[in-house]
Amino acid sequence: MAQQNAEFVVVANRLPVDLEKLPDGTERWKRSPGGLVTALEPMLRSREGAWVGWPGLADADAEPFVEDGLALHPVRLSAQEVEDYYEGFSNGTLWPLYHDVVAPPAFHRHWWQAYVTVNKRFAEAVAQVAAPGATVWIQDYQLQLLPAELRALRPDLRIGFFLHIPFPPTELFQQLPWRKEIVEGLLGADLVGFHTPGGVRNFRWLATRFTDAKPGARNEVHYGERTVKLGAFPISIDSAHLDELSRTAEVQQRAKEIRNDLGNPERIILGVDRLDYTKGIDVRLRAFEELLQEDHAGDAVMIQLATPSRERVEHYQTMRAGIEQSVGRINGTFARVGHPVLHYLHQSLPRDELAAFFVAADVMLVTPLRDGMNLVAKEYVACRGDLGGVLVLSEFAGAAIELKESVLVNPHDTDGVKNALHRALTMPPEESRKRMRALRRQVLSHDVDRWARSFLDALGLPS
Ligand code: GDG
Repeated sequence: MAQQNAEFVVVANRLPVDLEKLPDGTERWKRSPGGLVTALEPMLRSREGAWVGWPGLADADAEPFVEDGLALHPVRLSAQEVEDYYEGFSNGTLWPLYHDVVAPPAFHRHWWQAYVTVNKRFAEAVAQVAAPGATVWIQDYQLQLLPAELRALRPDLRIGFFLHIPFPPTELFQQLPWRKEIVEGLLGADLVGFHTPGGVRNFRWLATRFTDAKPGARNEVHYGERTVKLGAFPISIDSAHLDELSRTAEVQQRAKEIRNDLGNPERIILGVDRLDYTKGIDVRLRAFEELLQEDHAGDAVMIQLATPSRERVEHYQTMRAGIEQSVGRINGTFARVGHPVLHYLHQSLPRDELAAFFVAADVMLVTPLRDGMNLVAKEYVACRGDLGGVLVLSEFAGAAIELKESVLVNPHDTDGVKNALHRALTMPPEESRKRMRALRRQVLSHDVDRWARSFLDALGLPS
């Protein structure tokens, strides 16, 4: 049994390392670096930190281990639980419901049961790892029951919860058959964090509607003997590091090569997303296609990088087929031999390669129908130390609140997106530089460290 000795515990569906099965049947750990790990690592290492999460492989019995001073505690999921708790309830129910039902959420009782079982298992794992009075920071929608489950086992802990996706409008949330249980689960935390003030308002209203919670001060509710704090904490990126990476000779050179490989077009338009139906990839393809039809795209070439994602979930398969059909149609109509107008990569690229694409792109199209924050928009800005490039950004991304100097669009309005794309393609450099300068001021001064620090300050974890 693990010892209760970690003073600071991060809990997420996934560990910051992946367990991989090799063709010869042996297993090995592979680091999966993300913004969250980078931001939290120093804090985790400096205070006997631990990370609890699933290693990404079903039916794997992995023992806890220490890597570089960070204790990693794998939680086991069976193949059936991966199907019901992860692909099912998390990605087939909560994900579409919390993203404005842009795809219909499915409500299945056996998915819910698996969600309850797995959340309880995570609670037991954390209870064994956390030192008396420790601080626990729970991440995201897969673990919304964990705050209350954990509090029941370990009332001594200080518990924070952060939701990385939008918290939906109250009318939509009320469709969920287990709405009361989810709200009660979250109220087990001392602090519940969202990206935007809208999320705070929606949750606060629901808490007082479906539980005995009473409204307190603006960002608080009283629940039983306790006060639960609520807050908006817009997440960010490691801005300085990306800024630096994008200025290296290698990345600058690679950006030139990309432009060259494309046949030196006047304008490069870029989209970078996980291949997800919330990201509005279809929206931007439609806008680009119409501009081409109207002969208003000039000599522009578009690149869409789509990282493979959730490939076993049905909606994702249908959406991928639709996008790939559009790509074929657009090139079929507008390409010349050796000169596609649209380049589509269904691949995951290394970080420095991605930075080179950001540096090369004259127009960055970020058009989600709904997005908690959208880090890609901030990454593009961080890579434009030359003040080049124009960001076109959906009003429905959390990032739109901070990135006001982008060209904001309503992704449901095809004419609006098309006009914004045309405007971005033809924007005078004085205007685009002025906008980029303001955007960079915001992104460079609000990085992921500041985000983590402000959440942990509000939770009361001393620096
Ligand atoms: C969720 C919320 C919220 C993409 N392709 C490649 C690659 N990426 C990286 C991007 C970016 C990350 O993946 C995607 O982050 P987003 O924020 O854009 O979107 P989600 O994955 O949906 O994230 C979102 C976020 O959580 C944090 O709270 O902002 O709203 O949905 O960092 O650069 N990275 C590499 N190769 C790729 O091909 N290396």
